[in-house]
Amino acid sequence: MKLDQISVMRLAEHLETCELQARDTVKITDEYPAMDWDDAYAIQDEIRRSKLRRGNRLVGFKAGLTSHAKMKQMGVTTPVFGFLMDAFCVPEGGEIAVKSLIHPKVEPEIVFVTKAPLRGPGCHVGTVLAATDFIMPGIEVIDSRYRDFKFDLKSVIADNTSAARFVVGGQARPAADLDLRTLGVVLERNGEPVSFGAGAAVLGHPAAAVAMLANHLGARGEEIPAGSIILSGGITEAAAVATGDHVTLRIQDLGSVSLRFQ
Ligand code: 0L1
Ligand code: MG
Repeated sequence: MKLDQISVMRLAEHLETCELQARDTVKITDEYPAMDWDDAYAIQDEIRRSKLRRGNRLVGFKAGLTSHAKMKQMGVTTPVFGFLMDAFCVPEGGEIAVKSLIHPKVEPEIVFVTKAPLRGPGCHVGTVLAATDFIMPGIEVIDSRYRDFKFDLKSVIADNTSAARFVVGGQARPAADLDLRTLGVVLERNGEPVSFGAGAAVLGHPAAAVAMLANHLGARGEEIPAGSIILSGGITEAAAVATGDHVTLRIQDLGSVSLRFQ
Protein backbone atom coordinates (compact mmCIF):
# COMPACT_ATOMS: atom_id res chain seq x y z
CA MET A 1 0.00 0.00 0.00
CA LYS A 2 1.17 3.51 -0.79
CA LEU A 3 -1.46 5.46 1.18
CA ASP A 4 -1.60 5.84 4.96
CA GLN A 5 -4.81 5.04 6.86
CA ILE A 6 -5.72 8.70 7.29
CA SER A 7 -5.62 9.29 3.51
CA VAL A 8 -7.66 6.11 2.89
CA MET A 9 -10.32 7.30 5.39
CA ARG A 10 -10.34 10.82 3.94
CA LEU A 11 -10.74 9.62 0.35
CA ALA A 12 -13.49 7.15 1.36
CA GLU A 13 -15.38 9.90 3.15
CA HIS A 14 -14.94 12.23 0.17
CA LEU A 15 -16.26 9.68 -2.36
CA GLU A 16 -19.17 8.59 -0.17
CA THR A 17 -20.15 12.22 0.46
CA CYS A 18 -20.16 12.82 -3.31
CA GLU A 19 -22.41 9.76 -3.67
CA LEU A 20 -24.83 10.80 -0.92
CA GLN A 21 -24.98 14.44 -2.07
CA ALA A 22 -25.07 13.58 -5.79
CA ARG A 23 -22.12 15.79 -6.70
CA ASP A 24 -19.17 14.93 -8.85
CA THR A 25 -15.43 15.17 -8.28
CA VAL A 26 -12.20 14.76 -10.20
CA LYS A 27 -10.61 11.32 -10.13
CA ILE A 28 -8.67 10.68 -6.94
CA THR A 29 -5.51 9.55 -8.74
CA ASP A 30 -5.05 13.20 -9.80
CA GLU A 31 -4.11 13.90 -6.17
CA TYR A 32 -2.56 10.48 -5.45
CA PRO A 33 -0.97 9.24 -8.72
CA ALA A 34 1.10 6.63 -6.85
CA MET A 35 -1.84 4.84 -5.18
CA ASP A 36 -1.95 1.09 -5.89
CA TRP A 37 -4.64 -1.61 -6.26
CA ASP A 38 -4.61 -2.38 -2.52
CA ASP A 39 -5.18 1.30 -1.76
CA ALA A 40 -8.10 1.37 -4.20
CA TYR A 41 -9.82 -1.64 -2.58
CA ALA A 42 -8.96 -0.33 0.92
CA ILE A 43 -10.87 2.89 0.11
CA GLN A 44 -13.81 0.85 -1.23
CA ASP A 45 -13.74 -1.31 1.96
CA GLU A 46 -13.82 1.82 4.09
CA ILE A 47 -16.93 3.04 2.23
CA ARG A 48 -18.49 -0.39 2.85
CA ARG A 49 -17.72 -0.14 6.59
CA SER A 50 -19.16 3.36 6.74
CA LYS A 51 -22.43 2.17 5.17
CA LEU A 52 -22.64 -0.79 7.58
CA ARG A 53 -22.13 1.63 10.50
CA ARG A 54 -25.06 3.67 9.20
CA GLY A 55 -27.31 0.60 9.19
CA ASN A 56 -27.08 -0.53 5.55
CA ARG A 57 -27.00 -4.30 5.03
CA LEU A 58 -24.62 -6.01 2.60
CA VAL A 59 -26.78 -7.97 0.12
CA GLY A 60 -24.25 -8.97 -2.49
CA PHE A 61 -21.50 -8.04 -4.91
CA LYS A 62 -20.98 -6.94 -8.48
CA ALA A 63 -18.47 -7.53 -11.21
CA GLY A 64 -17.87 -4.64 -13.59
CA LEU A 65 -16.12 -4.07 -16.89
CA THR A 66 -16.63 -7.74 -17.73
CA SER A 67 -17.73 -7.41 -21.33
CA HIS A 68 -15.52 -6.57 -24.27
CA ALA A 69 -18.00 -3.78 -25.10
CA LYS A 70 -17.56 -2.18 -21.63
CA MET A 71 -13.79 -2.71 -21.59
CA LYS A 72 -13.57 -0.99 -24.98
CA GLN A 73 -15.92 1.80 -23.84
CA MET A 74 -13.70 2.42 -20.79
CA GLY A 75 -10.32 1.66 -22.38
CA VAL A 76 -9.37 -1.08 -19.87
CA THR A 77 -8.60 -4.81 -19.95
CA THR A 78 -9.37 -6.05 -16.39
CA PRO A 79 -12.71 -6.56 -14.56
CA VAL A 80 -13.36 -4.74 -11.28
CA PHE A 81 -15.45 -5.76 -8.24
CA GLY A 82 -17.73 -3.90 -5.85
CA PHE A 83 -20.34 -4.43 -3.14
CA LEU A 84 -24.14 -4.06 -3.07
CA MET A 85 -26.13 -2.71 -0.12
CA ASP A 86 -29.87 -3.08 0.52
CA ALA A 87 -30.12 0.70 0.11
CA PHE A 88 -29.13 0.35 -3.58
CA CYS A 89 -32.05 -1.99 -4.33
CA VAL A 90 -35.11 -0.60 -6.12
CA PRO A 91 -38.36 -2.59 -6.34
CA GLU A 92 -39.31 -4.10 -9.73
CA GLY A 93 -41.11 -1.37 -11.76
CA GLY A 94 -39.97 1.22 -9.21
CA GLU A 95 -38.91 4.83 -9.66
CA ILE A 96 -35.55 6.51 -9.22
CA ALA A 97 -35.25 10.27 -8.74
CA VAL A 98 -32.67 11.44 -11.27
CA LYS A 99 -31.85 14.33 -8.91
CA SER A 100 -30.61 11.80 -6.33
CA LEU A 101 -27.88 10.76 -8.80
CA ILE A 102 -25.20 12.57 -10.82
CA HIS A 103 -25.37 11.14 -14.36
CA PRO A 104 -26.98 7.69 -14.24
CA LYS A 105 -26.56 5.01 -16.90
CA VAL A 106 -28.18 1.58 -17.10
CA GLU A 107 -26.67 -1.80 -17.86
CA PRO A 108 -28.38 -5.14 -18.62
CA GLU A 109 -27.09 -7.88 -16.33
CA ILE A 110 -27.54 -11.59 -15.64
CA VAL A 111 -28.00 -11.91 -11.87
CA PHE A 112 -26.95 -14.90 -9.76
CA VAL A 113 -28.48 -15.66 -6.35
CA THR A 114 -26.36 -18.11 -4.35
CA LYS A 115 -27.53 -20.97 -2.12
CA ALA A 116 -24.09 -21.96 -0.77
CA PRO A 117 -20.97 -19.96 0.12
CA LEU A 118 -18.34 -19.52 -2.61
CA ARG A 119 -14.77 -19.00 -1.54
CA GLY A 120 -11.70 -18.79 -3.75
CA PRO A 121 -9.06 -19.61 -4.73
CA GLY A 122 -9.95 -22.23 -7.30
CA CYS A 123 -13.54 -21.23 -8.08
CA HIS A 124 -14.59 -21.85 -11.68
CA VAL A 125 -17.76 -21.92 -13.76
CA GLY A 126 -18.70 -25.35 -12.36
CA THR A 127 -18.36 -24.42 -8.69
CA VAL A 128 -20.34 -21.25 -9.32
CA LEU A 129 -23.20 -23.09 -11.03
CA ALA A 130 -23.27 -25.67 -8.20
CA ALA A 131 -23.58 -22.88 -5.61
CA THR A 132 -26.23 -20.93 -7.58
CA ASP A 133 -29.83 -21.10 -6.38
CA PHE A 134 -31.33 -19.26 -9.35
CA ILE A 135 -30.72 -16.74 -12.13
CA MET A 136 -32.74 -13.56 -12.75
CA PRO A 137 -32.63 -10.53 -15.04
CA GLY A 138 -31.34 -7.33 -13.47
CA ILE A 139 -30.70 -3.72 -14.43
CA GLU A 140 -27.74 -2.03 -12.80
CA VAL A 141 -27.82 1.76 -12.53
CA ILE A 142 -24.25 3.00 -12.46
CA ASP A 143 -23.38 6.57 -11.47
CA SER A 144 -19.68 7.29 -11.37
CA ARG A 145 -18.88 9.98 -8.85
CA TYR A 146 -16.19 11.19 -11.28
CA ARG A 147 -16.91 14.16 -13.52
CA ASP A 148 -18.07 13.06 -16.99
CA PHE A 149 -17.30 9.38 -16.12
CA LYS A 150 -13.59 10.26 -16.55
CA PHE A 151 -11.56 7.89 -14.39
CA ASP A 152 -8.88 5.25 -14.36
CA LEU A 153 -9.24 1.74 -12.95
CA LYS A 154 -7.90 2.52 -9.47
CA SER A 155 -10.17 5.54 -9.07
CA VAL A 156 -13.24 3.54 -10.15
CA ILE A 157 -12.45 0.65 -7.79
CA ALA A 158 -12.19 3.10 -4.88
CA ASP A 159 -15.58 4.51 -5.96
CA ASN A 160 -17.21 1.07 -5.50
CA THR A 161 -17.13 0.57 -9.29
CA SER A 162 -19.80 3.26 -9.83
CA ALA A 163 -22.46 1.17 -8.02
CA ALA A 164 -25.60 3.22 -7.33
CA ARG A 165 -28.88 1.29 -7.72
CA PHE A 166 -30.12 -2.01 -9.11
CA VAL A 167 -33.37 -3.81 -9.74
CA VAL A 168 -33.94 -7.54 -10.15
CA GLY A 169 -37.15 -9.18 -11.30
CA GLY A 170 -38.61 -11.24 -14.12
CA GLN A 171 -38.54 -14.99 -13.70
CA ALA A 172 -36.15 -16.77 -11.34
CA ARG A 173 -34.88 -20.00 -12.96
CA PRO A 174 -32.34 -22.65 -11.97
CA ALA A 175 -29.04 -22.25 -13.84
CA ALA A 176 -29.27 -25.90 -14.97
CA ASP A 177 -32.33 -25.00 -17.11
CA LEU A 178 -30.46 -22.31 -19.03
CA ASP A 179 -27.49 -21.92 -21.36
CA LEU A 180 -26.20 -18.66 -19.93
CA ARG A 181 -23.88 -18.09 -22.91
CA THR A 182 -26.61 -17.97 -25.53
CA LEU A 183 -29.34 -16.14 -23.57
CA GLY A 184 -30.49 -13.22 -25.71
CA VAL A 185 -30.74 -9.82 -24.03
CA VAL A 186 -32.59 -6.67 -25.21
CA LEU A 187 -32.49 -3.39 -23.32
CA GLU A 188 -35.27 -0.91 -24.16
CA ARG A 189 -35.52 2.78 -23.33
CA ASN A 190 -39.01 4.27 -23.72
CA GLY A 191 -40.10 1.23 -25.71
CA GLU A 192 -37.21 1.45 -28.21
CA PRO A 193 -34.49 -1.21 -28.19
CA VAL A 194 -31.19 0.53 -27.40
CA SER A 195 -28.82 -2.40 -27.04
CA PHE A 196 -28.72 -6.15 -27.64
CA GLY A 197 -26.41 -8.94 -26.64
CA ALA A 198 -26.01 -12.46 -25.32
CA GLY A 199 -24.67 -13.85 -22.03
CA ALA A 200 -21.36 -14.85 -23.60
CA ALA A 201 -20.49 -11.13 -23.83
CA VAL A 202 -19.54 -11.44 -20.13
CA LEU A 203 -16.13 -13.13 -20.19
CA GLY A 204 -17.45 -15.93 -22.44
CA HIS A 205 -19.81 -17.13 -19.66
CA PRO A 206 -21.37 -14.96 -16.91
CA ALA A 207 -20.49 -17.57 -14.25
CA ALA A 208 -16.81 -16.92 -15.08
CA ALA A 209 -17.25 -13.37 -13.73
CA VAL A 210 -18.73 -14.75 -10.49
CA ALA A 211 -15.81 -17.20 -10.20
CA MET A 212 -13.34 -14.32 -10.64
CA LEU A 213 -15.20 -12.37 -7.96
CA ALA A 214 -15.04 -15.35 -5.54
CA ASN A 215 -11.31 -15.78 -6.23
CA HIS A 216 -10.74 -12.04 -5.75
CA LEU A 217 -12.59 -12.09 -2.40
CA GLY A 218 -10.84 -15.33 -1.36
CA ALA A 219 -7.45 -13.69 -1.86
CA ARG A 220 -8.63 -11.05 0.63
CA GLY A 221 -9.94 -13.59 3.18
CA GLU A 222 -13.59 -13.07 2.22
CA GLU A 223 -16.25 -15.23 0.61
CA ILE A 224 -19.55 -14.82 -1.22
CA PRO A 225 -22.10 -15.88 1.44
CA ALA A 226 -25.12 -18.05 0.62
CA GLY A 227 -28.10 -15.88 -0.32
CA SER A 228 -26.00 -13.22 -2.05
CA ILE A 229 -27.13 -11.31 -5.12
CA ILE A 230 -24.38 -11.07 -7.73
CA LEU A 231 -24.54 -8.72 -10.71
CA SER A 232 -22.25 -10.51 -13.15
CA GLY A 233 -21.50 -7.49 -15.36
CA GLY A 234 -23.05 -5.39 -18.11
CA ILE A 235 -23.71 -7.36 -21.30
CA THR A 236 -23.70 -4.27 -23.51
CA GLU A 237 -22.42 -0.72 -23.27
CA ALA A 238 -24.14 1.34 -20.58
CA ALA A 239 -27.01 3.58 -21.80
CA ALA A 240 -27.52 7.09 -20.38
CA VAL A 241 -30.94 7.85 -18.86
CA ALA A 242 -32.79 11.08 -18.03
CA THR A 243 -35.92 12.23 -16.24
CA GLY A 244 -39.02 10.61 -17.73
CA ASP A 245 -37.22 7.57 -19.12
CA HIS A 246 -38.67 4.11 -18.72
CA VAL A 247 -36.19 1.25 -19.06
CA THR A 248 -37.04 -2.40 -19.61
CA LEU A 249 -34.67 -5.34 -19.83
CA ARG A 250 -35.89 -8.53 -21.55
CA ILE A 251 -33.84 -11.69 -21.24
CA GLN A 252 -34.73 -14.82 -23.18
CA ASP A 253 -36.45 -17.42 -20.94
CA LEU A 254 -36.21 -15.06 -17.92
CA GLY A 255 -38.93 -12.49 -18.63
CA SER A 256 -38.47 -8.77 -18.11
CA VAL A 257 -37.65 -6.23 -15.42
CA SER A 258 -38.14 -2.47 -15.55
CA LEU A 259 -37.44 0.89 -13.91
CA ARG A 260 -38.59 4.50 -14.29
CA PHE A 261 -36.56 7.68 -13.88
CA GLN A 262 -38.42 10.69 -12.44
O1 0L1 B 1 -20.75 -2.23 -13.58
C1 0L1 B 1 -19.91 -1.77 -14.34
O2 0L1 B 1 -19.53 -2.40 -15.35
C2 0L1 B 1 -19.33 -0.41 -14.08
C3 0L1 B 1 -17.92 -0.48 -13.72
C4 0L1 B 1 -17.34 0.88 -13.51
C5 0L1 B 1 -17.12 1.65 -14.76
C6 0L1 B 1 -18.26 2.55 -15.11
O3 0L1 B 1 -18.66 3.41 -14.31
O4 0L1 B 1 -18.74 2.44 -16.24
MG1 MG C 1 -22.57 -3.37 -14.05
